[in-house]
Amino acid sequence: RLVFTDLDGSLLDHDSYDWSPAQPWLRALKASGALVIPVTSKTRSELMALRQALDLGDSPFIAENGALVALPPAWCHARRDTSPGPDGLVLRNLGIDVGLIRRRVIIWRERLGVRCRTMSEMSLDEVMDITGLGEQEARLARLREGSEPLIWQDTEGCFEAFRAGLAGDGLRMTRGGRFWHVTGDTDKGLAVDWLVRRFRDLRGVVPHTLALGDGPNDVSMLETVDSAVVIRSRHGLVVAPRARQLYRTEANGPHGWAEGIAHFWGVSAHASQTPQP
Ligand code: 2M8
Ligand code: MG
Ligand code: MG
Repeated sequence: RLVFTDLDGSLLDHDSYDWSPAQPWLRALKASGALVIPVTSKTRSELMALRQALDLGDSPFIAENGALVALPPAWCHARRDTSPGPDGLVLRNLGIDVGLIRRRVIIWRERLGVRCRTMSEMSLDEVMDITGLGEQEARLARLREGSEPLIWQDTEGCFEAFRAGLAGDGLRMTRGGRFWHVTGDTDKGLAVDWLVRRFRDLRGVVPHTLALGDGPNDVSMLETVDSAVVIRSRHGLVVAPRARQLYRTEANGPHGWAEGIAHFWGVSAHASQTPQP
């Protein structure tokens, strides 16, 4: 079983980034052999740190809204992949290099005369202010490879022209909890599909897939899995995925995460390891 999960606002609290309410389930899932795979707006560098803190073992992850897939050795293909980098992971970029994204954002901003501020233009202090992240975490958030977060500072009317300009360049915009994210022609759903296909090719079995998310950038992922959990969002983001099996939680963030897992897998074959709700 594969569990694909958004982080901010889902497994992690939107403000405190705490996940302790979900901790008993993380442990139970690990003990049952299910893999928890982060699928997030965060960068590879943020994920390397979080993967360890969350004790996810040697799981793959999807960073920067589907732009990057990171594969540990067990998920690599001898012929199709390059050799792993110094962090032991093979990185596949399903989108476009961030340098090109930044250049096109600046070109469209000037051409249309609109106002927005990209993360690469923000100081470290500004990033810390907007996100509430500590200094070290904010540093890691700025190490982008395949997507650029930005804050829109203009009217909704000009926004559509900006989005259309970028779309003409093959770039997409998707909404996270605080930022808009500009990526290449990819999204969380495409990256999850890619990883599920890789699992099937390597193991010869079709996994059962579950995904959890709270925002518009999670819809594509929620629509591609067997069971989907929409986590209640304090920001009232409307998420209406056409998923096969859908559960909407009552609770926010990591409490909602635990509620969603319990909904689908509460009565599991591993009752002895299943925490009480
Ligand atoms: C950004 O991502 C979140 C995801 O919902 C957002 O748009 O609000 C990214 O910059 C990410 O790298 C960072 O960790 C996060 C912190 O809130 O913000
Ligand atoms: Mg989220
Ligand atoms: Mg996210």
